[in-house]
Amino acid sequence: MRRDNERKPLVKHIYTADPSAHVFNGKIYIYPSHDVERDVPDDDNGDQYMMEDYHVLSMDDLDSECVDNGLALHQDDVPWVKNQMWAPDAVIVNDKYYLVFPAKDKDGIFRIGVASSDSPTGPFIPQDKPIEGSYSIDPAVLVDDDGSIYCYYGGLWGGQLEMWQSGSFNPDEKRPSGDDEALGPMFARFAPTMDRFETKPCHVTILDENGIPLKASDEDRRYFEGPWMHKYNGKYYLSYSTGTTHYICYAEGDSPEGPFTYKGRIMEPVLGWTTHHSIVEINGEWYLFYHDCELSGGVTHERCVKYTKLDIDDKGNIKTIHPYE
Ligand code: FUB
Repeated sequence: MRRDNERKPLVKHIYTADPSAHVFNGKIYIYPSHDVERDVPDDDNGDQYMMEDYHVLSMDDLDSECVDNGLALHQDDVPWVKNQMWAPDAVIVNDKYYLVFPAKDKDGIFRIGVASSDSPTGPFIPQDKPIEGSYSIDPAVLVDDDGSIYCYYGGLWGGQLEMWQSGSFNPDEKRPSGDDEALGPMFARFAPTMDRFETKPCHVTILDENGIPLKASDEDRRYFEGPWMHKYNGKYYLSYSTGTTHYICYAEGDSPEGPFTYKGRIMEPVLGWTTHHSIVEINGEWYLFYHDCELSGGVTHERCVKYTKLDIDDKGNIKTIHPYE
């Protein structure tokens, strides 16, 4: 039986996307992108996604009203940001809440920034500079059982990940193609102060069933953007969007640093081009927070966040969701 608000827009007064959901002190908090209405054509660079700020959503439980807690952080308050505040995540470390977000710096290069607050809903005070050595988009943070704070990030095309293959930013860098090894997401560990990475960023490897890294041409399975990491029965589950083929897939590993082995599809395509999710345990059950473009009738950059329950079998396999069935 589905809940009344399952697979329905959680809020309708603003457009929201890329939901990173967490349970903090028994309450559900959702950290989404705040989409803006803009009459511009879509392009592969993502110029239609001109988000300027963040609002944090919250729910007392899965059946209650989803509340918009107002402005949590605006680009005008972040000294290094030019524009495009894309998909954020949040984490609690030593009783402080940190919003971890990507945005373009004054040179038009995506970096990852951090802002802090005593409240999960903000307002968040940004650090003066982006995290040194960070680049690209879609940060997702996992605090492992030993306290290590992992940040996974990276997105192809407009997310600029392929432009860093040489180690420095090159907008003309060739994209991996054909039999080239696909680019994984990146990972690095945050220092507990959340103001720097304490490890050098590395690529995550995703292997096929034969232990061979996925190829760039394998667009049904290779990583594109939107990483999420959760732990289930001692295993690490890396889930992500395949971008061009619009699936949410997952891969499993024994270490937060990989390698991960491709396991399957979590969700079939939603209405819209992008698909982006998070996975969270709520009262012993697992839920997928995701978005589609139902609220705007299909406008790619006017999205709405939703949730649905995950069905996981006793071997830990996640059953594929058909979002409109
Ligand atoms: O919301 C802007 C971008 O669209 C995100 O960073 C991607 O994951 C995609 O959802």
